[in-house]
Amino acid sequence: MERTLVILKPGTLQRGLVGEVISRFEKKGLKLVAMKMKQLTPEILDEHYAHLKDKPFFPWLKAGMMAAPVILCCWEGFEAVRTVREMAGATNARKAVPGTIRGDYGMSSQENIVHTSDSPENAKIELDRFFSPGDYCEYPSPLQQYLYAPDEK
Ligand code: IDP
Ligand code: MG
Repeated sequence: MERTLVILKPGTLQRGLVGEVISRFEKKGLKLVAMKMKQLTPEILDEHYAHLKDKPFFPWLKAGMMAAPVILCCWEGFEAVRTVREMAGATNARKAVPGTIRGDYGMSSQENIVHTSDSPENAKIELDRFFSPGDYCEYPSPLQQYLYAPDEK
């Protein structure tokens, strides 16, 4: 099954939205397989947001991501990367469609509630950046037959 990284950003923690956001992924039927709280550093953010290092907003993005701890989660499911990304909605939360996480809880391009991996390849790289093999928990999924048909993948 596919795995994807979700980071609940500092504003999500400060605004008391951690439970709301995690609850959406739970209710969707995704499986939480790893989770931790962490204060991010300039070094890890330079790596994580390397594709944005030349953007004028990069210093503010980094400061925003270090303003408080983040919650790192790994969610598992068939096509989890695409599904989670669509649940997050457009980067600019003001333009994100209502019903998406950013569309329902945000007003900003920067302070947009969650980070979600954008491809299966990047999900692997990002999960390795924040989690070690021992961070993942294996446990039974007794509702599997109610979440998926036997031939789904
Ligand atoms: P994504 O989070 O939707 O994948 P990316 O383009 O990868 O979007 O940008 C990473 C993060 O950088 C965004 O989630 C947001 O916090 C911030 N960001 C992106 N574009 C802007 C912008 O135009 N102004 C301010 N912050 C931005
Ligand atoms: Mg991105």
